[in-house]
Amino acid sequence: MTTNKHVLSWIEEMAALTCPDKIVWIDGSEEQAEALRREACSTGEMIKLNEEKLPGCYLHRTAVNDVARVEDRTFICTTRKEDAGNINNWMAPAEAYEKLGKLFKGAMKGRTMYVIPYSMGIVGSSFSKIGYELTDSIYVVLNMLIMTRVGTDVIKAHGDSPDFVKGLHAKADLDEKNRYIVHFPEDNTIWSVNSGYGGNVLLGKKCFALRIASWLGRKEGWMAEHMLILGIEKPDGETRYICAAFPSACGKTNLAMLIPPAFLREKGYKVYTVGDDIAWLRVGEDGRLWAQNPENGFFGVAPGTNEQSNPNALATTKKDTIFTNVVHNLDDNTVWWEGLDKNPPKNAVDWKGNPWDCTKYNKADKSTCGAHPNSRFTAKAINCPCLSKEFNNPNGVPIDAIVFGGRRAKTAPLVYQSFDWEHGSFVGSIMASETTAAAAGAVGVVRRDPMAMRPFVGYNMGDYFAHWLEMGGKIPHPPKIFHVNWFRTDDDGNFIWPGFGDNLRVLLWMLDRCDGKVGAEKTAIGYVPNPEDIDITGLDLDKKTLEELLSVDKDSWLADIQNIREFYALIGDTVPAALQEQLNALEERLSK
Ligand code: OXD
Ligand code: MN
Repeated sequence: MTTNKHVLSWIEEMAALTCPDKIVWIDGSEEQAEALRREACSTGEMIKLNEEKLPGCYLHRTAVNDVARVEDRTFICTTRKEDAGNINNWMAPAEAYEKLGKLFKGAMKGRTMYVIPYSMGIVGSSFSKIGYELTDSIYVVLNMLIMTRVGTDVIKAHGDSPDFVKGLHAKADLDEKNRYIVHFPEDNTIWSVNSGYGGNVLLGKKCFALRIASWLGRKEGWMAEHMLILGIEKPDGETRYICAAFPSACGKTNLAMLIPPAFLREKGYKVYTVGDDIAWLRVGEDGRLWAQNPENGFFGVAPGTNEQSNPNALATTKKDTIFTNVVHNLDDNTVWWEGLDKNPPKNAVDWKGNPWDCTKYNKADKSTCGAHPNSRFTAKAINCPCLSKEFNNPNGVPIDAIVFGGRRAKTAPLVYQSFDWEHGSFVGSIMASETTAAAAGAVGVVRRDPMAMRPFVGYNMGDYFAHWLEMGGKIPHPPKIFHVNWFRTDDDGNFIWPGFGDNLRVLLWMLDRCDGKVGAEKTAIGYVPNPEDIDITGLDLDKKTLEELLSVDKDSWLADIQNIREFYALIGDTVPAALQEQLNALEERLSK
């Protein structure tokens, strides 16, 4: 398939280590993909679903001990520990190669090694980067075929270059005590062993497009961020683009695919999806920041996805989709998950492969769920009804606004705008959110998650902050930076803001701010909307509640300051002085 000697000698070395029975190159053809699907169904690795109702769709179950990203087993291996920083787990590269080398030794005996040549980003675009993943899992191959651009075109575009990301994955025996997701940014290398869960094994996604790419971005003067990209078409036909960073499973896919409320639809507003998870951002010749989605599909959280919350995502999953860890409806050979509709199947198998009795389902007890809370769909971007026509534009799209957000029951108001890029970088650096099921560990605990990148920065978090500040100096016309919180609750714990499509009302306020069309109140934390500037037409929300949503509770902010100081201290002395000064200034403003 290739004559690239750098690729060939690396594959030879990895094959000598893992000892596969055979090596198969993935060419990106439909014939080969279909043969692999058939093989996976014949071994039980996948189940073919109802061809009439869900054409081209399959169900897969991971091992029960292997259902989410494992941050405690994820490592950044740099020569100097300080280059990985205190937030990442670190191992010396030699130690990691030796330790994992033992786990990979002979791991593919009796198995096939698949070679997946893939491009993150449009093949051949100057935005894009090439990787090769070696894996012994057909499930990984079929997911990578959806999530990335794979095959002979990539090999051609790569040519003889020594520049590519080398990914090695083996399921081995799925032993969680020996599960490792390890990155060697100095060598452009990723090794993943003993897992079959997407976030740990689809190496183009979190491992390459965020951890390795963030390292490369710092070196080369661009940014790799955990951000969705959406376009808002206004009634006059102009489309404006926004990037937004929220922690995992906090609604990025829903926001990226939102459907405007009826009164805005009638006025002519439309929303288009460019990406739902990752953005690569570069400074364009026009001095603006341009974004491209390096992925080619969506690896979305299934539970909660329904006709109301995200009809576009649901429509996207109706064909050519791989469902992982959802309920199997045996009556019509389709799938189901909590929150899909109110008709759970009667004759069903749960995500663990056991018969599932929907009458025993109790919302408060996750162990009664039929689908795992982090169950997923892997779906093709081209099947998304609201995909942007710029999705395949090799130049990306110009960004007007960057939005940070998290799940906070109380502290953060519905929306505020930072004073400038430096303050906006500070706002990103102090982001916090209540944890979700996307990563292993307790759910619902507040943790600081700067720029939603805590699990994904491939180097020292303080240096990452410095990179944000440096980039500010390189963007003559930077986007405005905002912070949102869709998850504010009342004293009974109910969400106050309706969310979903109605979030467009807040995005439109942002665009008005970008255009200097509306004023705002300057508060200690940033610019907060004048309530009359958020259009609440048709909402069951009075002005007083809106004021409550926009209020800044100084005491809870002051209580947060100490927590932020501790977090900065944890990162250490790489936190830029400018951000420490921003924190002091915030405290001073709040104390006035
Ligand atoms: C994801 C995640 O899968 O952030 O996108 O965990
Ligand atoms: Mn994500």
